[in-house]
Amino acid sequence: LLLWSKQIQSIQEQNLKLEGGHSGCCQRTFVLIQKAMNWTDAREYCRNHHTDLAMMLTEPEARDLGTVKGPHQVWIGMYREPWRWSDNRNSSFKNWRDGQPNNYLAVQYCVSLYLDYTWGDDKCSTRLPFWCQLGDKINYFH
Ligand SMILES: [Ca+2]
Repeated sequence: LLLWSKQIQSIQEQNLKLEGGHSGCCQRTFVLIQKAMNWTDAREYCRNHHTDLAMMLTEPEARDLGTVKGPHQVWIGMYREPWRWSDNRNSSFKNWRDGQPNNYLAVQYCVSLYLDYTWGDDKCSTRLPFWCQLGDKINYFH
């Protein structure tokens, strides 16, 4: 059973918060940062101000983020190789656009989310707005 609830909590000048949780996990808040940065800087921003780049573990989460009428294309917390979430978490859920990932010109190692909630691989140095998430921090032992 997938437990999902969302509520647009507040729309500020730069942030839009979407409350979400997924089965077996804690409450998470997704925050849209409407400021263009490359993927690495976006991740650092999210880690400094929130928890990490947004990590969508289920299809409903991806869909809900995608339906927010935000920028056309935003960074999310997935990269490779192999494909994994920003905090190293693995996830069987992927939501690629048709023809993606294509690693165009062999430089596309980071993942962006489009308005239709599908994903594409893109060059990490591209500057895009991005989704952060707050909460659901897990500890890894390497
Ligand atoms: Ca691509």
